[in-house]
Amino acid sequence: MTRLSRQSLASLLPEIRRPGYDASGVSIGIVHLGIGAFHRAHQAVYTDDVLARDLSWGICGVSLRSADTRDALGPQDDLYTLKVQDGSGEQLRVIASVVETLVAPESPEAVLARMADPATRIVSLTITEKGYCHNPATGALDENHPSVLHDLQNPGRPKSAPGFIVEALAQRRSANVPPFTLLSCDNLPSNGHVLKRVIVRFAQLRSKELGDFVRGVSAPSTMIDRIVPATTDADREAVAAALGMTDAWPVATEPFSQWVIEDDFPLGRPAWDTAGAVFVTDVSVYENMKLRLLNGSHSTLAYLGVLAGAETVAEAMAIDGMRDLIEGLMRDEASPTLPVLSGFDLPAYRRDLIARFNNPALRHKTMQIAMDGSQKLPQRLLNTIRDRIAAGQLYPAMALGVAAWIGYVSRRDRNGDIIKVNDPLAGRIASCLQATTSPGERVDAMLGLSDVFGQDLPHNAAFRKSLIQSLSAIEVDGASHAVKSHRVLFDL
Ligand code: CS2
Repeated sequence: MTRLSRQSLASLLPEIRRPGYDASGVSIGIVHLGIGAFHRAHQAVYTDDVLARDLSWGICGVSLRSADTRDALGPQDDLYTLKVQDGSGEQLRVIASVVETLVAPESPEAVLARMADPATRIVSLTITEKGYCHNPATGALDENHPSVLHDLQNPGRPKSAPGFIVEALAQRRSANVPPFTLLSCDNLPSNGHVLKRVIVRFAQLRSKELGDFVRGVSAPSTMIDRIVPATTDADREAVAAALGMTDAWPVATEPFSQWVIEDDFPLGRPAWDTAGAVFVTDVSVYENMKLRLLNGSHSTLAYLGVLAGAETVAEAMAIDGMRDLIEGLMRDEASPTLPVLSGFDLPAYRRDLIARFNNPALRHKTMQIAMDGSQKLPQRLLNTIRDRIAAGQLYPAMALGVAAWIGYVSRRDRNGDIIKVNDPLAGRIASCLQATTSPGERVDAMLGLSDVFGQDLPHNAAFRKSLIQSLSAIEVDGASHAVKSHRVLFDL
């Protein structure tokens, strides 16, 4: 079978949507760190929508770790297929906004050269929470992070995103090139501020002058939203059958897509607004709404789902009592902690979320969402719980979600050893849990992780009790039963 490429584009079946511009005329204006499926289903699509207006905003996609994406997309001129699907069917579209893919560990100099190039006006990121090398509870740079230590010693061959950004800015400064705009597209509250804080500190550790320069960089915050499960072989086969040609790495996603961005781009930006992005002066309300409702529910669904044997989010939603639990988490626990957004229909937003979680076509794996819990829980559940505590209110569904995380990371293999999960704190989590013999001991061991729970929550007796009660219910009767009976679990 033919492979998707610029040359084969002409022979695509007519019903497949294709770029409305000549891909060979596109030049690079954006370097994107973390060219995974999420970026390719979100920012790259908004960019593809508007490239015809200005061909100078093409994307150079950088992988900070593996060569997989470059190896898959390189031979097909970086073209790939977007498959948008729900219960009513699917639509395919070929995206051409990515025009170069680089692998940072193979060629850090090439990545730095691209970032330092005056034509690069935006450096955007989807590097996941852990890529920020920060303390998730405080948001400050983790100055003992192995990659940070490495990058301070080897500025010309960095490994971490902060290391690349600061070195590229240092090169721009020496060459008298103004700094690019930094655009964090990760699921962190005030993601621009978090990024800025991390890189300013990193730069200060290199020199005071560089710190001052980096302080002047613009880093607007964004709220990004689209559910993008990892691509499966079944997706590849379905795409090949529909295209009549192979695509080594298509991306499957849902119809819903949202992007809210603070409009602070000193060197300009693509006309993403004409593709549906919304520009605002302060994105934090949108971010917290999305993190607390969507992602807080997602993590709760993921941990309870894995423990109850549900492979996908839609299967987890089908567990008896789960819909009620998730609706309660969003409506009764998270929503009252959010400021009112005038003109915004919050109940409709919650209803849409339930429908999105129920999308039967996506097969979004609970195990995918379950990873990196130590980096996700603070902004998804724990900050909401803090607000509830401060207001003297209860948080039964969220306590069950946090307890399910503890249940998930406490699972043991046949030899009785804690199974290491996919999480940067996995080693610490496994060693603190190994000798525990009861839900109470497990909760106390986990509360000792101040990077996750901060200094306040571990000392809150009611919070601790709620976790022990919830985890006991999960361990004694099973996660499905705990979901079904969650309303009576929490007695303070
Ligand atoms: C998910 C998110 O994997 C996860 O942790 O909760 O990636 C989620 O699908 C996106 O934030 C949706 O916009």
